[in-house]
Amino acid sequence: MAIVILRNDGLVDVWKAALNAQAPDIPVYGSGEDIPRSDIKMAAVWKHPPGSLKSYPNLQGIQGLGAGVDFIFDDAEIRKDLPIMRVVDPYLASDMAEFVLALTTGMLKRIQDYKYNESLSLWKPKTYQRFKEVTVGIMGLGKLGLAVAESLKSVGFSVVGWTRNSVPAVNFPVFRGGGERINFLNRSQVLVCLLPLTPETRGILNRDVFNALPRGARLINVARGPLLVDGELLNALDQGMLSEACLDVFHAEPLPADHPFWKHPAVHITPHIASVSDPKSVAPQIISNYRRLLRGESPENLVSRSAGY
Ligand code: OXD
Repeated sequence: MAIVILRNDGLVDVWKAALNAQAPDIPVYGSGEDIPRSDIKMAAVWKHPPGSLKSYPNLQGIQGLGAGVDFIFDDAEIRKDLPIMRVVDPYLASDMAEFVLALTTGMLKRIQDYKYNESLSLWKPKTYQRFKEVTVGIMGLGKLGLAVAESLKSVGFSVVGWTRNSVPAVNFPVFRGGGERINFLNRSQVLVCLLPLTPETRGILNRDVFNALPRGARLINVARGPLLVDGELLNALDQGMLSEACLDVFHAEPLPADHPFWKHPAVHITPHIASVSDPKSVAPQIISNYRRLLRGESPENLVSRSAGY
């Protein structure tokens, strides 16, 4: 009985070492090794090749190695009876909170603009905003969204949230569902997207949303690239509806060299690095889920197949 790690990014060995350190008794294999396929009970995956899970006949569960599991649902060949688990980890939430705080404060103090001007040897002071004058709207109030809200509030921003679900009591205004979305957007001078990617949310960051934001608003997308309609963002920036955007995630990653985002002065690009699963921190929950599966118990951090996250 064993675990297989399938990743697209060359980090199999780091994950294998973390799982081995946590549970030396459990055999862990990586793609590329001679894998005893019928022994594999759990696949731990990050953007695995679609269809590749079919070759493990005794699989009992699929453990996503990140917070988002959209890439698992993109694999049309996964068995419908298998539980899917995602990562819930305090570092994922706190790293995301720190990153969004850095992007938000950087934009309001014009740091990214000065970096761009530096490349032009251009000395040009600009206006800036104080935190207490700015309302940040957070789309998606899961564990990451709530951590982001807390950190922004702690330094003086006003925060509003939007969700399709119910949330625990929070100390900022929350708008719910399609009916309240416009009111939420009208208040959001900075819009932070932390929604999961599902068929309902694909393309949600579009012209209608940009239109409803205060003129000159800023966008931060740290969730998934296909939530955004790229061309409509470029139009919104060029027409002054939005003043700038920080993008960490893209339809295709790495972002292709000829994508217009690279050259646009109001688009600030980071390479899907806002918050990355830390193998050492995450290994205990993977091993615990593996042992639960073997004992026939329900694993933790189960994903809802109907909701898609
Ligand atoms: C994740 C990510 O989903 O890194 O964890 O994008």
